[in-house]
Amino acid sequence: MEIFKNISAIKYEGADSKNPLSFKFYDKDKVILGKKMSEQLPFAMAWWHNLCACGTDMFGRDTADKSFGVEKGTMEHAKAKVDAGFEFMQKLGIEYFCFHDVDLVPEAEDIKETNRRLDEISDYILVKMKQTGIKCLWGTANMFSNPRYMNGAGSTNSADVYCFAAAQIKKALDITVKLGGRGYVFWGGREGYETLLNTDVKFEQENIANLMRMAVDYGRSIGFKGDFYIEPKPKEPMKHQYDFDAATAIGFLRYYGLDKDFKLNIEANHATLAGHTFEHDLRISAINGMLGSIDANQGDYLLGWDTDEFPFDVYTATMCMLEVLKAGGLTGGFNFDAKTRRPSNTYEDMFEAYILGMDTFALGLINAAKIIEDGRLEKFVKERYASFNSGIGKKIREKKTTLEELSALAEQMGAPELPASGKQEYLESIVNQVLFGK
Ligand code: XUL
Ligand code: CO
Repeated sequence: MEIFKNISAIKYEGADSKNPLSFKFYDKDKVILGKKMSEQLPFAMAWWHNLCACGTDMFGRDTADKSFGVEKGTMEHAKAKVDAGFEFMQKLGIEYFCFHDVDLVPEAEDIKETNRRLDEISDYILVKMKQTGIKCLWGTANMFSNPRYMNGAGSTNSADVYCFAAAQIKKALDITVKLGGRGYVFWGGREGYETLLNTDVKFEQENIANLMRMAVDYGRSIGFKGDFYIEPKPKEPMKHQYDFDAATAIGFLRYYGLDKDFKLNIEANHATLAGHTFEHDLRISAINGMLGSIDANQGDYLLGWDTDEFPFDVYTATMCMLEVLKAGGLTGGFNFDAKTRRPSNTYEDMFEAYILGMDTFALGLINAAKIIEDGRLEKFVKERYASFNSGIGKKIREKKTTLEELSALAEQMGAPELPASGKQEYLESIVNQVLFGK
């Protein structure tokens, strides 16, 4: 049964189109830097925001109806969400989806029953995947909503709750493998603390690392070949979250010997909550060989929380795509971990939101490719470090000098000349010229 009846397949109509239900910039077969846009931008639908969230916030109830004509909290509704999701992805030409276990089915009192429901729904999803060619980008377990996780999952003080988290991860991995997912995500929703007065940080971090190690061992034992991801976030819901940002997560993974199996899933709005730009966390991940996947959204600098807005900021998308292209692409994809604003509560809004996000990233890709082809930024950065190409600079790079030698040289010099200008304003004007010039 068709759910989005008045909405047909969304087509590329070009920048002059006034049709709200059309792509203005995302032209899936257009080749950019040798690859089709659809290959450069493996987009994914987030099951939770798109099919489950109905606009509830701290102050008010649902504004959107996502019952899809069926009573909520039932397996019929779970199936209706699958139908809606696949119709939605097909109409937009989205090739991947991401899910939490409890996005797929209503959680039962007894985990055995929840797992049975997951088996049933994943059978149903598999049929749809075969029919449509749509694939799974990544799966995860929601270990933050249920009250049992109030003190965290891997970081909980309760060994019984820890068991439960392990059981959920095991099943979510089973389902991810069954659906051929490219990755498996750990977002440490409540892996952190509110006060040191009641918290043993080292103990909690060791337990989290052990849980991840057991997940890797189990995943590999059932044939999971993809990447595990940590999705860093500095705060919210906890005051202090252990996976604060990319650098912190990388340090943690290396310390506990998990860096061979894990990469990072970088979310724009999480990076900005950590006081970084999105592109900063992408760069830190990339230079450490850990840029895996992206949660594509944006925050609001006037609000201090994770607003999960659809990406609209073309400059940021451009900087993001510059990092992704320089890193040689993603092994994961671009998951729209984003929700429509609460008053944008119609089916049409769901489509328009994804059109906005996909067009924004298409523009980001087009612009980033232009910046690379222009070449001036890259050349500038290279030349900026030219003093390390010869003389003492070269010796420093080759690790063939000592503090004594450098100190003697400094004394001979008197005072070094000021380094060359950073030319930030000029470089920013190049970006504008490339973006808006003919
Ligand atoms: C929450 C968030 C999650 C993860 C998956 O801020 O980003 O939805 O992406 O658990
Ligand atoms: Co996310």
